[in-house]
Amino acid sequence: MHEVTTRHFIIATAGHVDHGKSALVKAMTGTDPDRLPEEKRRKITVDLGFAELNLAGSNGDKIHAGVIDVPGHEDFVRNMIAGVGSTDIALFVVAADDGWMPQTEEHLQILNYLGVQRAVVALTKSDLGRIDVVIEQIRGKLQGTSFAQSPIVPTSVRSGTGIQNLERTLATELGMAEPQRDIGKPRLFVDRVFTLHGIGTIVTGTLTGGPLHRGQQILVYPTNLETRIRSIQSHGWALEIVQPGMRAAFNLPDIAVNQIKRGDVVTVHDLGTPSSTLVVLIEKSSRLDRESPAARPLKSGSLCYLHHGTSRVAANISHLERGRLGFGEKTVAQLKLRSPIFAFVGDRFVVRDSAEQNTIAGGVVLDPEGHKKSLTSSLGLDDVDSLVRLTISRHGFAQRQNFLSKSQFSATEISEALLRLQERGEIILRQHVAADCELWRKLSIQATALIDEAHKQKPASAGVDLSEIRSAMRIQQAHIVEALVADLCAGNFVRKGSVIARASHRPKLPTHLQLVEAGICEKLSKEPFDPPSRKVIESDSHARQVVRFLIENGDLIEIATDVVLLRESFECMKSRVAEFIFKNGPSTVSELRVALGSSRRVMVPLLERLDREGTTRREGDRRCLR
Ligand SMILES: Nc1nc2c(ncn2[C@@H]2O[C@H](COP(=O)(O)OP(=O)(O)OP(=O)(O)O)[C@@H](O)[C@H]2O)c(=O)[nH]1
Ligand SMILES: [Mg+2]
Repeated sequence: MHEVTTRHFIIATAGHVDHGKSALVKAMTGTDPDRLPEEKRRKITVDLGFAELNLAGSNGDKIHAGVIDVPGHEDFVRNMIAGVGSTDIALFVVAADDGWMPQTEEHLQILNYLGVQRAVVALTKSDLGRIDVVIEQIRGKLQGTSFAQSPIVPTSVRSGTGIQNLERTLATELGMAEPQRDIGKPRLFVDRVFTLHGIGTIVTGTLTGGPLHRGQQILVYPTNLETRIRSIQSHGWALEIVQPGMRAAFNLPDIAVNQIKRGDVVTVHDLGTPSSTLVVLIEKSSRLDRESPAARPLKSGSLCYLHHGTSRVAANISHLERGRLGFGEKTVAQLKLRSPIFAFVGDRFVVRDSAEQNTIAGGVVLDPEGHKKSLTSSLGLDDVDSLVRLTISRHGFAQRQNFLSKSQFSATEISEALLRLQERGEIILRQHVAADCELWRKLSIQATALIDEAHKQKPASAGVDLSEIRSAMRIQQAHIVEALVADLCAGNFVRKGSVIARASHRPKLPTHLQLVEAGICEKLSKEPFDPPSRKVIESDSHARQVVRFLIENGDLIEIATDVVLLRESFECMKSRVAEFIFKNGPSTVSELRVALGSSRRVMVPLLERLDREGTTRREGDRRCLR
């Protein structure tokens, strides 16, 4: 038996002013979306209106749609774009008496730029015009767009004709649509903010990317305010949890109404931060009338407005290929924004001119951090493998944690793609690093050469410090060097502290110091348990150099600033101490000093060191074994 489920979608209206969008929404839902006094007075829609529509899918599934009604007037295109940012299906309205009009065209281009794939065309005011003529006109205009095959339904709110048919058609179309994906990356693009007396600040918007629940800790970008969702409603119903593709109203009592505004994003931690530079693929529609100001080429340095989600920010376009973008063309470009936005790879946007008269371009975000390196590539954004491959090859490496967090793929999809690419030998994964195979191989060779060269140039030195490798190879991130070194150490290299060397490397003093070395060892071995002080041994700078070398290599053990022992002497004293205590029980410093034929000067620091190492333990003035 088929289990009945409810699927959530967003329907947004679009179309020229006065073409009957709001009247249609009211006829279908019973809700008048025009709520502002100004809208009532002027009899036009000024800002977004909202309603709820329940439909029955053909298989019995419930379809629940949030309806966003947008203004058609050319002065309010800015609000229209904010309304259609997360649309599953457009309710595209053309009035039978007017036919295709300027904002019909502009709205179509906006929907195309935003990648809206589905539409139902409502041929409104069918009581007033020639249906067949207008249908033909609409079909002609939709040719070559994603709406070319969209159903066209004649309607009239006057006579009630076609309203049920329109609802059935919407249900059929949504029955074929995939609900928005849950990728565990919730973003609510805020479209309304107000206060309710005694309740506090309410923000509303459309949720995408993942669910949010009551009580959840959230972040507001770009302001970076952190707060908790006290309660959630969707179309007036109180909810515990709200799913992607739903309208939501959050009560955020700890945030003042003037601290949050349309365009802000409500999200969660660990998804990255907003940025004010983007690398994008930008396109100018080929539909633009070549005579219209909107068709003028976009130039490097042009000022414009970028519309993303519900936000609108001033932006400066740069790095355009050939310096300009003509209509019907697309190119990779960099956008510098007046204020940061929280965009993901693959997010769509619309561009309007600086006077906000015309919609002039649109596109998709390639790199939300805006790295110049990304200017060379136009990604295969729909496929997680190619996105991962390109991102890694562009930078050479990537940190695995939070890799591509600002993308439209889930963390699991991304880590599975990393493993697939590793299996295919395209990338390597080491510790916290993902790296391009070829680059990693080059780096290993380079690091090996550096170490070998150092062994040759400085045979007395234990090896190369990691910081030297990092600066010689100009690698900014320490964790990459760490991963590289770990990789080398799995082979023929060893790491001691921050120094790496060939496993076979034995540090050797230059010939002129080898005699000095012999002299020092002789002095130290004469009375091995009570050798001369370091001051005596380090008679000159050469001797000092040799002592340092012997300590570094572990041939000498420095038990106090002034006391060094040959390694054999140290090991021998250690076992003799252990043996003595084992035989005689807890012993004092002087008992041990006498037993070993040493001095207080040596014995005190030696025992302290053995305490630290865990061989002995001090109890009062006696030492026992651990
Ligand atoms: N004859 C007739 N008039 C209609 C029909 N639908 C809407 N109207 C009228 O058209 C006018 C505009 O309707 P709205 O629904 O406000 O148009 P709109 O597209 O929402 O307008 P904006 O939101 O301002 O772009 C109103 O006076 C409606 O009564 C219809 O089916 N037949
Ligand atoms: Mg309206």
